[in-house]
Amino acid sequence: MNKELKTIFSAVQPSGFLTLGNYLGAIKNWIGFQENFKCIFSLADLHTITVLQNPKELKSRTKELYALFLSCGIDPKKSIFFIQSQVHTHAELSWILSCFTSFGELSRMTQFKDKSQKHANNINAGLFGYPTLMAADILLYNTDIVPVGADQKQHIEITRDIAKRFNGIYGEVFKIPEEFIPKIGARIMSLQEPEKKMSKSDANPSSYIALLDSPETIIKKFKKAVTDSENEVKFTGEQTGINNLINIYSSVTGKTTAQIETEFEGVGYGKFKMSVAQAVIEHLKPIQEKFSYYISNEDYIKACYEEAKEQALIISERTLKKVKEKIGFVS
Ligand code: ATP
Ligand code: LTN
Repeated sequence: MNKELKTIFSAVQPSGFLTLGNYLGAIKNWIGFQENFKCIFSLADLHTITVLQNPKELKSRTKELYALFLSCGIDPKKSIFFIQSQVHTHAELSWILSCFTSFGELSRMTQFKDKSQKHANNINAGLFGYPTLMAADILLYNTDIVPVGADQKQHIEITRDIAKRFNGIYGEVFKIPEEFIPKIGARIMSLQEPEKKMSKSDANPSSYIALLDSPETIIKKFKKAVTDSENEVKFTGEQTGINNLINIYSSVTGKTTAQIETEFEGVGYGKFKMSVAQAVIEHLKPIQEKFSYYISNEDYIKACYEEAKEQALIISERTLKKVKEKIGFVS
């Protein structure tokens, strides 16, 4: 890997089946970065246990997601793609960073507010301290750029604040990262409640398209997608069902909103929904085919994450060592 290249870091939680939102907002962009950046990606399973998980399901889902990312185009020869809980430095640096993070700033995190409403019976300290673990993920690798969906912007900002605070006390230890939020696809909304983002942990499967959904399911879900009564394919920029469908169509076909409006002029929502469904099915087909191949090659998958773990350890242990020395821990 070329040392001159800028470093990209990003992660996704293995908290459910990947959705079209995850794919268009995050993963699709990761693939393109592999050519010109030093890319480090992770399955953030330590983050996932902020919500109670069934152990068997967590394990199989993590492996399945690993295979799915390879199917989407993450290339283990070009990127380091590891499983977070296999690399001990993350939990360790997270603890240290939590001592440089205030109660007040963590309380302002909108994801914490949302998730503590959603999981009112399990508002644990991990959920509250979640951003310090995310900061550790990013800062361990001297990251320049963090590609994420729009919902994660606040977490990157707090990462910068923590890093600057630490550097202010101990000197230049951490590189200050920037977020990269794609213009199209950064916020794919729920098909059932277009004012909410499409989320893989949504209790209602009709609200999201999973990357492994069959063509029949995809058609059914788009047919059921909530829209208004205007019946005109016109982009207004507001958070409405039809704008969301236009965004999705634009993301998978590469067409602009103006081109889409012209293409569907005088055509009702029903027909447009079918075109969106067809475009999504076509886009997902090669990914689904590769998935069937990878998921039946468990040894290959294992070899990939084992190697990535070693590579991640080499880089992150270097940063952690520096941090511990600065703080005054006996080595
Ligand atoms: P959960 O439902 O468990 O909170 P999630 O579906 O929101 O999960 P994450 O694992 O939190 O997904 O996010 C993985 C990546 O996908 C992040 O970069 C996030 O910003 C992006 N992402 C998630 N949902 C969307 C969405 N609806 N539109 C665009 N990007 C998204
Ligand atoms: N918190 C993120 C997932 C995540 C992440 C990260 C993203 C964990 N660690 C580091 C970017 C960088 C989420 O819920 N989307």
